Amino acid sequence: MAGRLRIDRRELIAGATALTAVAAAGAGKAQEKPVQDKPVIDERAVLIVVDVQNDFCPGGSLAVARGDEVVPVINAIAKRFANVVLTQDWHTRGHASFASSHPGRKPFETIAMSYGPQVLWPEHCVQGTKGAEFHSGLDLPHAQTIIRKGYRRHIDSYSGFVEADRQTPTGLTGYLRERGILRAIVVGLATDFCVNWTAQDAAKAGFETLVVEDACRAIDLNGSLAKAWADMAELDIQRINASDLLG
Ligand code: VGL
Ligand code: ZN
Repeated sequence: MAGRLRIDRRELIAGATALTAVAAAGAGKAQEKPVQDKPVIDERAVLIVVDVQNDFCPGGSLAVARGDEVVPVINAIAKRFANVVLTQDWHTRGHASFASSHPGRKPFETIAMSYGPQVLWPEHCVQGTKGAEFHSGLDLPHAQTIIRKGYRRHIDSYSGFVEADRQTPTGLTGYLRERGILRAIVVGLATDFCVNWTAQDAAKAGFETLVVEDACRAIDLNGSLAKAWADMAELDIQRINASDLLG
């Protein structure tokens, strides 16, 4: 415990020094982006691989354009991580997020649900189906946990942390905290929905949060991608590339 505390202090000091340097460099040129240190990937970091499932890849029922291209990138990044967890969209048949559950409604329309606006989707990631399985090219034998989400018929869950009612926890926050995780690196599908919500909730839970842009692909519905990046920036979520982790 004493050793861990010492590491904490060192990290704090390193962080404070970096902040001072950024403040000094930024004086008088507020527009300039601070040069960021290479993200620290150690035993306190977790890679969260979001929804890399057949239905979100080409040929799937809610295919994200070029969704399968994230697979080799994620495989390479994951080799650097001691801690890897996956999320898996895992809906009931007749799930409330499916357009087919709402007579007269079509996929990609938005309706009001008790917990707020809900985009209606084609049926996807139904429990036990091929579409709900992870992409067969994912090579993450060291992944430790799979968090399934969206398994309550009347509540969707884009986030791996908290369901769409914004109240029901999945348990991921407690799992990561209990394991001493401080930093979450988020990758997968789709950038503007499940990656975005998962990253935002990670940041809100107090984890230092980064999203690896080229290890994600987006749906981009009515400006959702630009809004997602803006909202993530607001929460100080860092937007990085795979080369920042691999180089
Ligand atoms: C997702 C829409 C519906 C996602 C999941 O993984 O981004 N998007 N369910
Ligand atoms: Zn879903």
